[in-house]
Amino acid sequence: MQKLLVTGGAGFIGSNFVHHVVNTTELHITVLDKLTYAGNLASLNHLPAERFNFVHGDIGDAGLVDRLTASVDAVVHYAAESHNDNSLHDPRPFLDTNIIGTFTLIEAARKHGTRFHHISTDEVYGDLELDTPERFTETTPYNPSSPYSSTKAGSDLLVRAWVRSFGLQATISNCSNNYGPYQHVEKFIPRQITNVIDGIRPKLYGAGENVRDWIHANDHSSAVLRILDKGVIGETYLIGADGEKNNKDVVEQILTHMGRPADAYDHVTDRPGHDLRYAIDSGKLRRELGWTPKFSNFDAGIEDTIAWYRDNEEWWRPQKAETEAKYQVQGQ
Ligand code: NAD
Ligand code: TDX
Repeated sequence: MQKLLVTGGAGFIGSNFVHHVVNTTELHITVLDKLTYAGNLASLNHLPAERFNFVHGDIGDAGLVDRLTASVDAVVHYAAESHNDNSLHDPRPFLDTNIIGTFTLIEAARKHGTRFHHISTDEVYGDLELDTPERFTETTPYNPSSPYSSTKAGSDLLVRAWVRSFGLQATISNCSNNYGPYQHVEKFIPRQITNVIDGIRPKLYGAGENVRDWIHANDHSSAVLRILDKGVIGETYLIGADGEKNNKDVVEQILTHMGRPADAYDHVTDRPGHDLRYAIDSGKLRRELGWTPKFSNFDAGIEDTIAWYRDNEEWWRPQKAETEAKYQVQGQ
């Protein structure tokens, strides 16, 4: 394998993967990204020109996708509309990109016999009760709650059907909540860090008891590369780092690290249909492909992430006011 096409490579996790691949392999990467509000070319700075090129375009553009897919050995598909709150207010782009965009890519991969890796989320499994030992596994039934997660579930099912019916050379991974540098300020952790920097009190949806299973984006990238290298065609792998925390604890941790009283936050309107708890059992990936997370100290990861947002205000500042204005309209 020599050449990769990475869709959504200007987004949070896709750009992390691009840097990881450039730093740890000899592979050449072409990024295809539409540069929606969530894409940022500055996340791809300092990449060597001989290892990387950028194509501005839509994964739903069949002609473009066909040409690009024909010229690579594998496609790693990150591009998506990714924010649950947006999907509740304007679902249409989620269907266009997550469903039709994925369909367009797998049709091209099938035509050219190209290896395909589909990036997905643990949200396709719905949610779990609080305070139970239960975790999602590769055999948990699909039960998505939001427009976002239902379109991700739909895209996973398309990939599975293309494997079975057409012999698509594909693997799928479903990962838990990522955090780290370069995450859009609409998402929970960067929103609260940048709020505190701006002197705004963090905003917790509802009681703040909802649990997310946090993984550093660097660990997500190493897991995806391992699956691309050693994963068995047709298989699904869950990616997680045993990082369960409730939202209230995370906000308190951020406030404490930033020198504010731990209770200096506000409760705001809850998200409709808000999933209660996510938790991943990543045993299959660890046992069968020998992967282990290396950034599982959440407290150290949060400290580094806070430092990054303090040091890189020029990266996030252009999005901040517009993002908060949108939340304000929603009472959040
Ligand atoms: P993001 O919103 O930060 O980035 C998405 C990227 O896709 C952006 O660069 C955007 O410009 C691009 N894009 C959107 N529509 C496009 C289109 N039609 N054509 C081409 N490019 C398009 O998202 P993220 O958080 O980096 O998530 C990346 C992937 O990982 C998604 O598939 C998401 O479902 C999945 N995922 C995310 C998380 C998480 O915690 N963020 C967890 C598990 C899985
Ligand atoms: O201001 C906030 N206050 C708050 O309490 C925001 C933005 C969020 N929340 C809560 C909602 C969730 O319980 O924090 C938790 C995390 O919220 P998000 O960052 O919006 O993430 P989530 O909805 O869990 O989905 C994320 O993880 C799975 C990604 O956005 C998805 O793309 C991924 O599939």
